[in-house]
Amino acid sequence: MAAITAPHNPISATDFANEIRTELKYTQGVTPKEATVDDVYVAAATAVRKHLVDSWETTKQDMVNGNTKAVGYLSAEFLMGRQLQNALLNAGLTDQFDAAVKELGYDPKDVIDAEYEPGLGNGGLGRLAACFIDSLASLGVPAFGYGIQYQYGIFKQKFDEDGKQIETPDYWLLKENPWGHTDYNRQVHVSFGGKVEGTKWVPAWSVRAIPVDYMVPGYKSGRVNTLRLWTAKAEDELDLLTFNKSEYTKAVANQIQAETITKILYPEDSTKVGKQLRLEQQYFFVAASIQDAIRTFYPGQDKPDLTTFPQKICFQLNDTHPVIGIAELMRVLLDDYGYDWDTAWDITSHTFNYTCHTLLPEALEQWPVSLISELLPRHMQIINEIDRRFVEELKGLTSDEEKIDRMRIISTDKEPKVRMAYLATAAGQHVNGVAELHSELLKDVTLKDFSDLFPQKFTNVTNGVTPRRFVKIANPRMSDLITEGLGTDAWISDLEMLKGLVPLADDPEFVKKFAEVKKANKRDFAAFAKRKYGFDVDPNTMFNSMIKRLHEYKRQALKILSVISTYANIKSGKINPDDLVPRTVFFGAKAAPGYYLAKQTIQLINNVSRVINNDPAVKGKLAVYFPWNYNIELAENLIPATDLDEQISQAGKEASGTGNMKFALNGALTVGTLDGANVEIRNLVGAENFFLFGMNVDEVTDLYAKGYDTKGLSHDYYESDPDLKQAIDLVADGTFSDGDKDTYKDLVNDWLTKDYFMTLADFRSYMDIQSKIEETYRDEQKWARMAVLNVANSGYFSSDRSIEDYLERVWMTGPMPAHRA
Ligand code: OX2
Repeated sequence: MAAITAPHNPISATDFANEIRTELKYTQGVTPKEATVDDVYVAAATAVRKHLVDSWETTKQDMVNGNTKAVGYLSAEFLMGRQLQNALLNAGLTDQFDAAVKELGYDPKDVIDAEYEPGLGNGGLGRLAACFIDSLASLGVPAFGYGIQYQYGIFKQKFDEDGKQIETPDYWLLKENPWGHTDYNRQVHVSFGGKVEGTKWVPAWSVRAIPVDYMVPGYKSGRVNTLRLWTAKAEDELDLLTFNKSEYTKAVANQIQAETITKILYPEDSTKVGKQLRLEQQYFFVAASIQDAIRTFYPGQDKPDLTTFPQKICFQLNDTHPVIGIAELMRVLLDDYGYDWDTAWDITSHTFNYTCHTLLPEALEQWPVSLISELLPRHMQIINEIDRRFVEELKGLTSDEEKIDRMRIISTDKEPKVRMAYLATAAGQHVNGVAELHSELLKDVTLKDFSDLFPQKFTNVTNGVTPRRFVKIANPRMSDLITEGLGTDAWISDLEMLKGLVPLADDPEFVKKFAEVKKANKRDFAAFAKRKYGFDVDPNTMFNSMIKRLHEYKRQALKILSVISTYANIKSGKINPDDLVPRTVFFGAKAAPGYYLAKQTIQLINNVSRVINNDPAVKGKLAVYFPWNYNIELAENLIPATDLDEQISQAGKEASGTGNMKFALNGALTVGTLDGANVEIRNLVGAENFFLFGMNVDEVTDLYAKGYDTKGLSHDYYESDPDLKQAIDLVADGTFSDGDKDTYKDLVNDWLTKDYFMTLADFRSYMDIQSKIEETYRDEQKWARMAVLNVANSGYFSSDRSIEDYLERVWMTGPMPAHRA
């Protein structure tokens, strides 16, 4: 590892206050008296950014001049969260900022809150990319994040009076964006359409790709990497001739066509959306990034020797979204630089690696050949040739014709499609899943044919999360206690050191303090929830959270049915409310706008919340809150306050999960299935410190084989379990829809006839584990001890460790030598 250098910022608070004043005056042109909190935020951000510039510059120089292979992380999503606190931490300016801002007459919290959270990602995949670039910089690995500067991020979610999800556009650039530097002097061009003459591509139109650069400061590494997000602009913004004929809209048609490419993030998570515009987005950002990498590593060279390209940089394909980059690099090498096929293929196949994030077959992108032919005709020609040669190679490896057919990159159905996951697997050096179980299932099921013939390509890298944002910043009280317990704060960049807390789990004094931290965090969250949503949350109840995208496979339905069942049993007198552990259930979830059953589930949760929270019979015992517009800010506030985390997906469907890691690291206990990274969490924290329930992958497979979803077997579960029946009947009879029996009709019908994700089959097991959870929770000391052990044993889930695994198993590179000033 690179030598850890301390942040080079020994400036005083007064100096920093003066720097903020200087920015107010010279950048924003306001006096401290005129300044609003928004001004102070922009000034502070600009000031802290300047403290990072020197390291940014040396990092770039060392990257280009040194011999350490860089990593280009290609991702259609980077869900960064707010930047100010993270930048301050990594610049070593947190304390100075607090004091300086107070000196200027502001509350530091208000200044931090003035930042608008960018939502340039959907969920786990985008947040993982953000954690990874943080860890790359913190480890001192030369790296670029490459992606798209969407004008509109993930939609803003609201709920209407019926509890339905309403989506509104999220124009995050409404306010000033002090972090991104739009570098018009470094634009490149990206072409589309047209035809191929022989092998010569004659495109029909092109756009300018303009980089917006963000600094990615490492924690105590002295390194600052770059996140480069591309924005699209027209070659000619305005057609003056047309404009002068008063045809104003037509005059800016070019501009509209170009800017549409980076207008908006597709609000899909784990499912494929086959839209031409999405392919345009994908090609746009990878084509720009490849040009950028070549000019960065071969500066000023007209005829660079690109056979050395794989020694300069390797590209990580974050799921299938950037996979068209494989055809693009081939095209660049063949057409722009004149290499022969074999040389071009050798370079390309040593440059790319592919991470798969799913097991749902419908989530693997496939692009119709007709679409690629129209938008990228030369690329289609190249993919055809890759496919032809791949089939030849397969014939040398197996005589199983059916297998070869199954493995073709281009499917042979009536409307042939390019299977992007297959292209990535065929062309990449390595393919990895994102948790042990997921990687095994990839090899055994999803990409089985490939792993049979190319076993050496397959590996696993279990996901991780950055301890800077999700522990140190999000949970300052617990961080201080950990530092006190370990006698050092070195754990922030070496998370396995948390193991040192294991003995403290048997120190009643420490455990008591730990429990007090959680209580204080709960009070904080209650205040936050009141301020932000107007909720009256009781901090003296158990906080039970389920925050993630709304998907059938994640089974929010299971959770809400269990809540309904408890409620019904209290109402009917079957449960004495005084026997219950008072509990507040939190949901946070966005549903893809076109995902009907997910949206019905949202409506149901909101209405269960309305009914329960207004019923005096359960007051103080059970409450349900659904804060809208789940985002990183909410996660950072709720996770440290949570006692019990829900990870209840159907076994074999959640590739990894990363929320589960954030919760365990913040001392929440997990109730979960043997799915994704839950398996590893349970192994590490100990089975006795994890609430396991439900079917495992084999049991799920067996139940499908019996015809669970095709023969309507869920109905048997409904009939044979009175609690389940009662809960579903209440949904059907209008209890949560003002008497209207139609509102949830399709949801109920799905449960009773199909229930593909086996919510009903796992219901009883889920209810049973609740009694154990309650019994454990009643013993405060015991619960807190288990929570300490969760924290102590979860150091493995640092994204620093994930990155070290990638370095060793996939990228074959490492940190740059430490910079010597
Ligand atoms: C998500 C997966 O659903 C989740 O399990 C995983 O933790 C996360 O990626 C990061 O690896 N879109 N989002 C995902 O997969 C896809 C496809």
